Amino acid sequence: MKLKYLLTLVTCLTALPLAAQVNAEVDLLKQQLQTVKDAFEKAQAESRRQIEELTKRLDAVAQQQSATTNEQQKWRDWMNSPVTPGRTPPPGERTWSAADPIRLAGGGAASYLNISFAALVAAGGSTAKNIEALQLGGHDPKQRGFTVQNLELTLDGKVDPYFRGQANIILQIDSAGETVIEAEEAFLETVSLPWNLQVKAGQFFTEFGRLNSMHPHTWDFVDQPLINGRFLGGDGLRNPGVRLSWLVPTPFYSELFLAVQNSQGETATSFRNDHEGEPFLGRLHDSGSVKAFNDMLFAPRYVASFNLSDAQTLMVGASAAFGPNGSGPRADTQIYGLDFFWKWKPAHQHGGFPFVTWQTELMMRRYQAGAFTEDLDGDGTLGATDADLNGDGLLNSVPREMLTDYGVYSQIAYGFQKGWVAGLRADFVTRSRRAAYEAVYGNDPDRDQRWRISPNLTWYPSEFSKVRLQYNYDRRSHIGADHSIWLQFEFLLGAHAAHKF
Ligand SMILES: [Ca+2]
Ligand SMILES: [Ca+2]
Repeated sequence: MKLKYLLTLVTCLTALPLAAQVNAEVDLLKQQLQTVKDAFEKAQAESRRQIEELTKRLDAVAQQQSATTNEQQKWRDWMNSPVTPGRTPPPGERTWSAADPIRLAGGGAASYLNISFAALVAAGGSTAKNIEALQLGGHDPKQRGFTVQNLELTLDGKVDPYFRGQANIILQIDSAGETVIEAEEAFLETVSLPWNLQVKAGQFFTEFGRLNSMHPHTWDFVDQPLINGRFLGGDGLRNPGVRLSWLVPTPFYSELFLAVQNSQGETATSFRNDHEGEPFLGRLHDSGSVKAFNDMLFAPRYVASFNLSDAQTLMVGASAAFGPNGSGPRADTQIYGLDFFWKWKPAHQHGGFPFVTWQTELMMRRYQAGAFTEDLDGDGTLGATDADLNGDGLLNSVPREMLTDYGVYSQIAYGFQKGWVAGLRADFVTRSRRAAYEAVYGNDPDRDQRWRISPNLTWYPSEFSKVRLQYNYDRRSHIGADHSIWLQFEFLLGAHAAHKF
């Protein structure tokens, strides 16, 4: 019995420290478990936070992407719409309430035709003796009294699900009172090519810079800039051909163009133009013929647009035109251009006003002129079959030479209240240096330095008419200063022709 008690006592005595040890271990394990649990929960919370953040960012990017795609498509639609009349407003612009276009019977729901007519008439005068030599544009006012600048019939519409078409038929009344008709543009454009591609084919204005492809009734001034007249011609650079464009898949609007067109005629003035037998840059020209594919006119262009803020848009472009000219064999012309267009259009504007636009274009022409001799028949004496360009009774000749000319214009239009726009334009054009032919024939007004300042004020009684008063201060080297004042009136028929602000 005693032994039993003793054993129990010993057992109890040894068990006491053992129980204490177990309790301590349990506490430790509990503590460790809690630590791991805390760490796990913390990590879980962090992961959840990261997942939420990533989801949010993904949503934002997806939204931005779809907005960009929409924006790009809108810009493309706008760029592909007829330049004028009847151009849809650029993305984000207010639309005038225009009537529906004419549906063509039998053309199916997909086809329609818009008809519009624009008349542009000017009156005024100038201190210049020869106003035709002063005003370089084919549609500029160019005589004292009245000038019918441009009567333009525009037909445009959707041909079928694959093409849209446009034709601009121009009537003009020249200084002799004769009516002149011009097939200014007539082209098809694809509307459903894949890979962001588009083809234009027919007779069309080359997409060189901004103003060249715009029709006169949409201009901010009564006459065209001097660089356009000197380098691209009085009637603009346009000819039959084909143009491919590619809308580059960038987050902003960005498009590449390449046109291949005929290089001859008065609508390609710096190229294969015979200048109607008149001397040009000290030479008689021959429009020649196309011997190879590279005798065509090639015109690449790149244009991009950015929204600088909710109220400001910037568009920049770079253009070039390459082709042979009519001054002789291996005689080519290169024209390069840069253009900038900035528009401010505040959110509070009403009916398109107020606004400010600022447009600038720079151009440079490199004209490889061939050698020329007045001894056309090559018999060494001046006879009836020769050309005495300077009338000095002697045979003159000029060497092959590179003629480099350049210039710029910059214009601001401020729509300060509904229907009223104030404009200011500065023009400058010059040659890089005096040419060898100028030493023989004297200074050439087609290359001489010249600048011009043109303030104007335009009143738009509605989107279908305008009255514009413009003053030009002209300064031509070797001629002097001239003052001109022109009043221009315009009316538009057809809802599609309406001005957009
Ligand atoms: Ca001769
Ligand atoms: Ca001579």
